[in-house]
Amino acid sequence: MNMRAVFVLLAVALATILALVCVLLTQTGSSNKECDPDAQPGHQQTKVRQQKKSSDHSLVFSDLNPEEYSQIVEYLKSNLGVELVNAADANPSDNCIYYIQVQYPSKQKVLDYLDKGATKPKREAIAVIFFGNQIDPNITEYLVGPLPMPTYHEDITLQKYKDKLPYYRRPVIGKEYVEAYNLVYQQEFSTAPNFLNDVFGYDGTNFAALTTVPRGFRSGDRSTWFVLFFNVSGSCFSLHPIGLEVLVDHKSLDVTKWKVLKVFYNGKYYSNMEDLEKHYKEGKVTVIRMNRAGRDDDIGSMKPKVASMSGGGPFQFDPVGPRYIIDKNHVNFQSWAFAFGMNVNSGLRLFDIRFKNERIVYELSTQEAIAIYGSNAPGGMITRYIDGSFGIGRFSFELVRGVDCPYLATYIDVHYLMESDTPETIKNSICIFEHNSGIPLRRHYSNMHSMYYGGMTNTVLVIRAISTLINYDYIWDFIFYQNGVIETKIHATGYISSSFYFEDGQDYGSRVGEYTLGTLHTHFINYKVDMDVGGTSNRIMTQDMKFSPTSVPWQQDTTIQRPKVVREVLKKENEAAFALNEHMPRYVHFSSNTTNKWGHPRSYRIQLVSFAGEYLPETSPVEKAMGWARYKLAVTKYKEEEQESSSIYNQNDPWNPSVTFSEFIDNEDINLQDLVAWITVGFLHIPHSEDLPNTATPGNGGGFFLRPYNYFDLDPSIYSSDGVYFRSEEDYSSSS
Ligand SMILES: *[C@@H]1O[C@H](CO)[C@@H](O)[C@H](O)[C@H]1NC(C)=O
Ligand SMILES: *[C@@H]1O[C@H](CO)[C@@H](O)[C@H](O)[C@H]1NC(C)=O
Ligand SMILES: *[C@@H]1O[C@H](CO)[C@@H](O)[C@H](O)[C@H]1NC(C)=O
Ligand SMILES: [Cu+2]
Repeated sequence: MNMRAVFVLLAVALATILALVCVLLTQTGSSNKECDPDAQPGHQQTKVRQQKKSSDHSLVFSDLNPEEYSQIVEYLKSNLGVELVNAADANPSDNCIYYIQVQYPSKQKVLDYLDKGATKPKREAIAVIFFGNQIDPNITEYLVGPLPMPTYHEDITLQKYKDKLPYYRRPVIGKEYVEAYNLVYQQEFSTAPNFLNDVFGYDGTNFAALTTVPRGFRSGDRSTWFVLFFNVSGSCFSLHPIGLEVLVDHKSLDVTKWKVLKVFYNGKYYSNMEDLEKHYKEGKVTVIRMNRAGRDDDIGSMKPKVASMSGGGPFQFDPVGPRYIIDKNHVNFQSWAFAFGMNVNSGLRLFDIRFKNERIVYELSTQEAIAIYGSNAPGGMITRYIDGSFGIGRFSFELVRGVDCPYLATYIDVHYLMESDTPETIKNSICIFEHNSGIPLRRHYSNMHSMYYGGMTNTVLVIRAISTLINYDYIWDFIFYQNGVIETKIHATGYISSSFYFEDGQDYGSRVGEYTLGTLHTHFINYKVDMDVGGTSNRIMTQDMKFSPTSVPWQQDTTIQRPKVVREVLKKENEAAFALNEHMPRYVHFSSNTTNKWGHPRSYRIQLVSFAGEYLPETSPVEKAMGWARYKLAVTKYKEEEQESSSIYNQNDPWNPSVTFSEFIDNEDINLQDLVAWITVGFLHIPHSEDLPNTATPGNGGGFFLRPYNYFDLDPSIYSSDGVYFRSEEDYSSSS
């Protein structure tokens, strides 16, 4: 072991001990200066007191804790007046709890509490119940409160969705998949023993199935194409399609009435497995005999193909411990403060983001992610995944220290209750860390007139979660820069989905394995950005520039092309809804009605980084269900009833969406109103051989920046102690 390694290990050990001491001391409730980065020399105690106050306030945004979940389940069981079966065991004809989640008070109530000293609003939850055991089954959403000891529940379904929620819109729960797989594997496959055995060596366990969506072509349909793969061990099945796909109708609430409607094998369609077996026996089926890949010839194996070397690459450590404070769901970093939570459906969300205690963003949250596929095989060609209905938050699994986030990051557990009667904890599923991005935030080296250097290391704070949606993974980042910039980033990684490679497969992607077609798809992500710049009264201002020929004043017979600033205020929702391919001014600002020192409106600029391209023709009958993707940016007036751009019920009834985003845009006045920006970023993914074993993050992503623009009178990073400045007469060989 070399000296550097020893030193690093010592540093890590020391940091760990310090962290443990801090945890122990804070848990016994004593206030402790050593653990408090603001207690470091150079930080002011007054700031700490002020922040402590707001950190309690952040609890208004906190997720439910395990005790609260349990209390609500108890309450529902004794007060709904019906039998509730644990969703893990529930049949479609049972009643069960789908999920429970915190329900925030109205924004006005929260602002009165945060800003005007009003009393803390009641804490409430939303409980989503599948009522399968009644004449007219439905989905009902209840508001349950007050926590921690609920005494009331109120059916808010009609108020929230303006209509009832038909039972067929419910997401498919684990138990329903199990029943569908039983039908396929046990009943249906038993009718084609020769085909399955000869062609695939089927033994009852070597297959895996991937669900596709939507499940039909009209409201009420619930028939799913299940794509079959070899069930490989130690890597993802999604790269090993076998060419067999089965369409199962699982609409009936009586499981025994479910049936197979169609079977696809190697480019041909059959009425069922028995039909396929019959054709096979008659020698009429072109078969591709296949074996399950072993560990060594698995194209999807992520096991490094070389031995690991000792040491590894560089990694960061915190010489004085973390310079951020996390107090429950409240985070402080330099001038930043915010609250965070995890929405079980839509993922990570931040609230009350402040810089120097002034709120800039009320809510910054992931809303939805979709993937639209193309293929020459049925499952692949029909697929339009709407991930929120599967659970972007719920599938945010444990993060691996040192790979998913830096070694010294702080890892936070998330509690949720879904498809169960008891809450579950996902350990370490959010990470927060300070990060030196390795590029100066700003710098200047002067060797003319006056010799000096000024610069600043770019240390940012990152909060991250990563969700794994069956085969692929999304990395969700929110990044805080010391110059007042917030960056939101999405990266895609994990395994691609695939179709069986046959005939004109290459029209739908790239062949990436003997029988594997990496199918083309789009990744589109929608975010909600509820900015409050200098208060809730904001307007949308745009800036761009325009060239105009101008005769040169001192030489009138000559013209130059002179660019000029073009400014505009967008006064109506329709003017501020920019379709994907529409020209959008390069600068779009959320601007307050106050001005900075130089008389310009204080504003934050929204800057997109996206490669979205075409989404889906509006003639598609499922288009409205994902209609937010029509717009790269749409600004709407804040409304309590327009909280989310999507709905978990849109996936299984995309023909009659429960939330239709385009209806949010109804040309209301957006001049000096409380405004919300809905941002869509995305990219087209035509897989290629290097997507194996996994899609890599570089280039596979998008995001946006929220940047102060005439908001401060001067770049606020000049007040950061991370800045460096020296002159020639000083010793410039060191920056300390
Ligand atoms: C849905 O079912 C619940 C439970 O039986 C019932 O209270 C509610 O009124 C129903 N909703 C509608 C819109 O029929
Ligand atoms: C896949 O294989 C594993 C181990 O061989 C087994 O435990 C699992 O049940 C199999 N899955 C299916 C769907 O057959
Ligand atoms: C700015 O907005 C605030 C809050 O809505 C309002 O009270 C004030 O009159 C506005 N000022 C101007 C100059 O429009
Ligand atoms: Cu992809």
